[in-house]
Amino acid sequence: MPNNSFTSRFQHIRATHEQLLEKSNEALFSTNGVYSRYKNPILTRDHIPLHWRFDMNPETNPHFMERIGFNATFNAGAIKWKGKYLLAVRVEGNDRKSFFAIAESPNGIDNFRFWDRPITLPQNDEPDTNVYDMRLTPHDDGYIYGVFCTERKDPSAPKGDTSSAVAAAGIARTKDLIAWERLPDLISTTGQQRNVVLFPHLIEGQYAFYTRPQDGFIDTGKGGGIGFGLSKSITKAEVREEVIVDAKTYHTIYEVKNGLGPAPIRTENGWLQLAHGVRNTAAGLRYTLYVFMTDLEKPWVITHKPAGHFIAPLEAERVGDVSNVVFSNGWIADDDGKVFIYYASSDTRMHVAVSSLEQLVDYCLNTPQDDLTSAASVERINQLVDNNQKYI
Ligand code: M1P
Repeated sequence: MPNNSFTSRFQHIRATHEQLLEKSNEALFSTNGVYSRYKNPILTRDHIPLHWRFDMNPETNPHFMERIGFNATFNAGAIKWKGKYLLAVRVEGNDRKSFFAIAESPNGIDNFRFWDRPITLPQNDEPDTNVYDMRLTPHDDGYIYGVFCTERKDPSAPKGDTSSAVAAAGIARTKDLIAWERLPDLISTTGQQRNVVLFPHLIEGQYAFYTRPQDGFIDTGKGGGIGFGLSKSITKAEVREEVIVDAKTYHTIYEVKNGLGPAPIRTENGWLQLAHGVRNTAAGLRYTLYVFMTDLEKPWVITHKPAGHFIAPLEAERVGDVSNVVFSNGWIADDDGKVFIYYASSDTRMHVAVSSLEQLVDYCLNTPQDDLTSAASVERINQLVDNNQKYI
């Protein structure tokens, strides 16, 4: 017979969990008019299924204690699949290991529930120590690809250095988001790779990747920004040449480094792109999101680039395991033109902001670009003030 402690704790925890999962979300008024944030985070570590955490057998767990703890749910890839809004979430355990798990919502803004089990990712000859930040790309070849960062200890790290790692782009593909086929990691000649994204179409008969070459594990060093390259094969992906799409640039929000977010969204005006930019501050690195547009035929060529950040960490978003960070690797363009932008705050929890193709295109086409000096910024403001004279 279960004792009181087991029964009352089980009932209480299950009821609280269910309440959280069923909580409805609410759009907040948007002063900038470009997107609306939502009141509640859409996924937190408290959303993790109870059967991943607790031994539910009263004989072996009489105090109903948690056996496996989870630390964070963040940096999720996104896809609309059979009418549902799915996130391939980076779930991080208390043991610091990240893995992927699908969470599903009926409407894209609330009621996200994890599927029964996390994704079992097949291993290659050299096993991953840690995997994270999956970008989902439904490709013309019929597969849904998940491109993610795979991290392993740096074999050339000096003795005693137990934190240096090597980052590469892992590739897996699926047709149902349950069974995954693992392919060899992307080979690139420009050092380590993180934030790699597969483009949904072949270009010149080849698979196309946005890349982010970097010299070291954290520092991008000479790695010049968001890159782009072609690979003849996806089962032995290799990018021999990378052009820089968007270079890291002095005194911008992507001064230290940047990286593409999700696969781009096609519009009549060009490809909408979402990326993160990193700058340095006295309080450490600050990660914000920015948006730009690339040419329809040449998706590696920027045509429009609004100045500054699109989403920056705000209020409670500013604090977490890695504070002052917003990061996105998933968005969904719905049939009615709505765009769900999924972003994580401070490497801790997931949020949604909702915009539309029309608003995002307008934002790209009509927001002034960064002309890189204070004087140029003032000139832009004065132009707007001049144009507004008859309305004020
Ligand atoms: O901690 C902030 C982010 O840092 C990394 O991003 P980047 O490679 O651009 O520095 C990633 O580890 C990412 O997961 C994390 O959110």
